[in-house]
Parts: sequence; C-alpha cells; structure tokens
Amino acid sequence: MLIKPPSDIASSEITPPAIWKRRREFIQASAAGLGLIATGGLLTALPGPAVGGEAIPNLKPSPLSTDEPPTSFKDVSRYNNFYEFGTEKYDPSTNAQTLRTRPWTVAVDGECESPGEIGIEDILTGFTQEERIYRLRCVEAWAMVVPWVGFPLGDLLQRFKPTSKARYVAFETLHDPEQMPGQRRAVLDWPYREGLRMDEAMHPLTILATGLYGELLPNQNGAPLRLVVPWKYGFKSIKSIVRIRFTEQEPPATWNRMQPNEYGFYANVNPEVDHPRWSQKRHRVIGEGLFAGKRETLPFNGYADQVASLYSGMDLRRFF
Ligand SMILES: Nc1nc2c(c(=O)[nH]1)N[C@H]1C(S)=C(S)[C@@H](COP(=O)(O)O)O[C@H]1N2
Ligand SMILES: [Mo]
Repeated sequence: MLIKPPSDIASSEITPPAIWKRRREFIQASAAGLGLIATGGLLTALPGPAVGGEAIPNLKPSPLSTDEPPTSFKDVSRYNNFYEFGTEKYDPSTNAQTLRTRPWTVAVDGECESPGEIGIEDILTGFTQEERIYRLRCVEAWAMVVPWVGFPLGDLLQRFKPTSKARYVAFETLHDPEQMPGQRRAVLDWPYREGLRMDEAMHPLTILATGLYGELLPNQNGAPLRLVVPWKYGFKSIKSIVRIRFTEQEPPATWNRMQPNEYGFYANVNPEVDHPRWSQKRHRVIGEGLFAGKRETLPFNGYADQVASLYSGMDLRRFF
C-alpha cells in the first residue's frame, strides 16, 4: 500500500499543473543525483545555469495541446538554437543572461490602418495566456515537446488593422551586439528575420509565446516574446521579436536567404522532402536517450488535418 504524506497531496492541489510538474522533475533530478533513480538522458545534462522565470497567473489549458509527455524543463531550457548567443546547443543557456527583456516594445507597421507599438506588459495582460503543449521540430531532425504559454498571433495582429494589401507578415529579432554577443560575428545576416503568409499568421495554431512550463520564457528560449508555428520547422519560430510588419511581398527570411536550397520560405514539416544533407523521415526526441530510437515524422508535424488545406494546389516539393 502506498501512503502519501498529507503535505504532498496539499501541494499538488494548490500549485498550477505545469509548475507542479516542474517541481516534481526537480525532485526526480535530485534523487537521480543521489543515485536513487536511473535516467536515460544521455543527450542532456551539460552544465550551464538555467535562467528561471516568473510564474504566469491564470493559465488556461488549450484543447489544441498534444497529449505527448513534455520534454523536461532542463532540456527545453538548455538544448537551444539561438545564434545571437552562440552556435553550440548549450551556448544560449550559458550566455543569454546579457539580454535585457524589460522594458521591451514591439513595433507593428507596414500595410495596416493603425501602426504603433505595444509593450510587453500590455501583451502579458491584454491577451489571455494559454498553456499549449506543442512539439518543436527542428530541421536538424530532433524534436522537443514544450508546454508553451502564449496566445494566438492573430489576436495581436487584428489590433493593428491589416489592410487588404497585407499578404505577408515579417518579423525581426532585436539587433544589439552589446546584449547579443553572437551578433558581433557575421555568422548570420543580423538581425534574424522570418515571415509568414497572412493566412498562416492568422491560423489559430500560430502563437506568440511569452512563457513555458508556466513561467515567463527563459532568455535562451526567446524572451520576452517569440513565435511558435507548430507545423513548421523550428527556424520559422523567431525569438525575441521587436518588430512586426505587414507586407505585400514575401519578406526576406534569414536561413532561406542564406541557403535557399536547404531552407525554404514555407518550411512545413514534410517527411517526403529531405534536407539536402540528411533525411527528414525520422527524428529523435531530446531527452529520450539513445535506446528510445527515432520516431516517424508526420506531415505538417501531425497537424495536417488543421493546416494542409492552406497549401492546396501548391507543389510542396517546390515550395518546401
Ligand atoms: N532570433 C533567433 N530565433 C531563432 C533562432 C535563432 O538562432 N535566432 N533559432 C531557430 C531555430 S533553428 C530553432 S530550432 C528554434 C529553437 O527554439 P528553442 O531553443 O526554444 O528550442 O528557434 C528558432 N528561432
Ligand atoms: Mo532549428
């Protein structure tokens, strides 16, 4: 018979689920450190301080979440791609403390009736923040399952009243080599830029994320505000956004401009279209360990029912 100490039951009842999960994971990690539990995370656990966040109140779980178990907070916040803070996976979690996320404003302009700016505090209080568990699938053939906190991008875009000329939305990351040491080297054409077609941007699955695991985003995950488009490869999900612009023409996107034969503008997850240097048919899930094996990649990362119609009539081999 399993006897639960009353204090344990009480804490799980009063703590929001995401935070409770994270606390439990922390307890498990400490237990593992004492040799009590054997974990399989061979691809994880390099040193580097995790930059923690503040709890986001009143989170509403989203029915659009996947039911897969989330990748640990530790892996989500340490195994990152954020070239502004270095090109190695563990660089951003070590280096991103220099990013100042307050005050922070996002300028919205271009083909719209009410161009303007919005501050991060208004973004956090003005839109209902939901927990949405989405898989982030990197073009490098690995994935993580992340309990994001955010809200539909379309809700924010509507406020600026896009005109009928607005066919695309362009996004830009902060450009400040003082805060972002990676920008002192010409690894990419800074600032990092991305773009979506208007219908993709307005799709309810497309979110602006303000947090993960129930807390404000760690800097290395794109604080204070980043895009998450769950049916596209991770490079579309631009971090630390300072500018959004409605455009008539397809906007420049960093990786697409740099290596157009490897990174398409659309970048929809597609097992049938390989990257020129590796297959996209399978991927590994970070934290599952080497013995877990690879998983089959699904078209549109499993969201075909919701989004395939956006591309009807398009040759997805050509518009990859
Ligand atoms: N500004 C900026 N955004 C970025 C990147 C970057 O280097 N700079 N990397 C992209 C890539 S390739 C991926 S896979 C995801 C990784 O997000 P994560 O570190 O939160 O998992 O962020 C994307 N957004
Ligand atoms: Mo990526």
